[in-house]
Amino acid sequence: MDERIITQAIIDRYFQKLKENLSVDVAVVGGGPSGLVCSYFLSKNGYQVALFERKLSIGGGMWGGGMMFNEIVVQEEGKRILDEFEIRSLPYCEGYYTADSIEAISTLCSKTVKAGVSIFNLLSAEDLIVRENRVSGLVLNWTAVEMANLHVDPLTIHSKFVVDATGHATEVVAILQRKNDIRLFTETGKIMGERSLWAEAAERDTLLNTREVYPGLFVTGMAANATFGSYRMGPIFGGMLLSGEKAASLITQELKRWK
Ligand code: 48F
Repeated sequence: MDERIITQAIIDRYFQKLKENLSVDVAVVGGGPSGLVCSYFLSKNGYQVALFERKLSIGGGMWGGGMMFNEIVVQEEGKRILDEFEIRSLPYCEGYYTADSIEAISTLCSKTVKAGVSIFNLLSAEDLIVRENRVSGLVLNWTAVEMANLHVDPLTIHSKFVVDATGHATEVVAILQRKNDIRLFTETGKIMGERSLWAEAAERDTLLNTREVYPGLFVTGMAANATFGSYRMGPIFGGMLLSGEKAASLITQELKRWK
């Protein structure tokens, strides 16, 4: 074996992948359950999707189930998405199913990659491209640069739509709000903030809140509730899965009209 070829192969393939994703239909920030499901359905609908995840591992808050008990709960409506991904679930009592969180997230990840989504881990969205009152891309840097607080300029990618799937922190919307004199499509025009845990209301609201929050920028998953001022839900994941599906469907409608 020649180490020079191994090195060359990795560099060539990575840069090929990166270059192919400098201009995409949809850029998704965050590789938790909602971001993965959203990317999967968009890719299945024929669109080019790149997903950027800050951490080494994809999966966000799903790996740990509830309080590190690695099981998740999904309600009747969410089970349809588990079935779509062929994730096994067990009925627990009427309307409640459980799934192994390791099987759930590893399968979501695997099927999303196989559907054609390019996933880039270890990259953080640190800013947005905003042109003519519309979000039209991401400003990215290595997580290692962010962690070390190094003074290194970022690089950019362009996209027709951006999805904030960053969970509780709703980071992309927060950056947009902080850096630009804009009004979001929320009641107050600002991020309304996450409220205390209420599973029933939170699961219902996650779907309602999955929508465009500023031209070109959609929110999905926990970021949707944090943006529009609803509750957190704890380790029930149907809302996350259904929210990803809804975001993909809304963006698909927009992309069909795209000139
Ligand atoms: O938190 P996360 O799993 O978001 P989600 O899809 O699901 C929420 C649930 O896990 C759980 C819950 C529901 O039961 O309340 O918390 O809404 O995944 C968010 C991902 O986004 C990444 C972060 O590392 C995590 O993996 N992330 C956050 N900010 C950035 C980012 C950023 N600026 N750039 C890149 N990735």
